[in-house]
Amino acid sequence: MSNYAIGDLQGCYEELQILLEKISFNPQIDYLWFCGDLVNRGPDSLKCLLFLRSFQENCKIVLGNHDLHLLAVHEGVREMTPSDTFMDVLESSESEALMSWLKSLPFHVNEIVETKSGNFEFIMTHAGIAPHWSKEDLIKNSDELSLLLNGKDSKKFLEEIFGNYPIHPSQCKSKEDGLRLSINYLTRMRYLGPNGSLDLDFKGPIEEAPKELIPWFNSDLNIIQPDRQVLFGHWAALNGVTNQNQITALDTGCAWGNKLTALKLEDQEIYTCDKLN
Ligand SMILES: [Mn+2]
Repeated sequence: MSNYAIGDLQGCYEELQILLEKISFNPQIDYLWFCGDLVNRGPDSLKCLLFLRSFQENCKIVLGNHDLHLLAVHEGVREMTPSDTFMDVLESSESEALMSWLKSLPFHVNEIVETKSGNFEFIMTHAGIAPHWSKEDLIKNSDELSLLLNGKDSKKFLEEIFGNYPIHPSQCKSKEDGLRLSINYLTRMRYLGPNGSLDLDFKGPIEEAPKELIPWFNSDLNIIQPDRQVLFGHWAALNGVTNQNQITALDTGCAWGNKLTALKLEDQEIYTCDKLN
């Protein structure tokens, strides 16, 4: 049995099939972890969702910002943009069922895996983990979001979670502010500014970042403990490099012309498939 953590899929169905051949994926015994952003930008969002749902027992998947955007467009609370490529999902006869399934996916996964160097705990989210959050904080916030997303007021929830503010817990004036901040930590974070405040404006490379901004994974993270590894996607420009032993970036920008990456958790071996033409 092996566990493979796979980067942002974003509709790259053909590349996923090639990658699964490369790792000799065996649905009888292997598990696939997906760090979110299953859809959008790439060509085959619908095929990706149908494929993953068809063997969901083998998959551990977290939601990303593009998945939430799709849910919001489907609910009619957000507009499609010209660069969105998930019309195939919206037009599918399966769309209602697929949206229900998407909503049921969590914002974090955490599991103990028996690796070559002993038991390790792996924690995966789409973008990252708030610097002040413990594991208990992560679980509490993530589970609260999932409950609301799957509740009877899920449309209202989707109306409230988009936006760049607040950028720090001290600025939260309402429950909705807190939910929006949690969602942004989990699905959109890249850089943190002074006092650990979120900066969702700057998206450029680290070497060009204003000096008051640091990548979230370079801050002093409460979540980091011995025998624990954090996995995330979302940030294709990192190309898999964080220079942090216990924090691994999985998104290598397949939808942007680069490649799809799978990390075998047991031995940290990396497998890739280049973007097809
Ligand atoms: Mn993303």
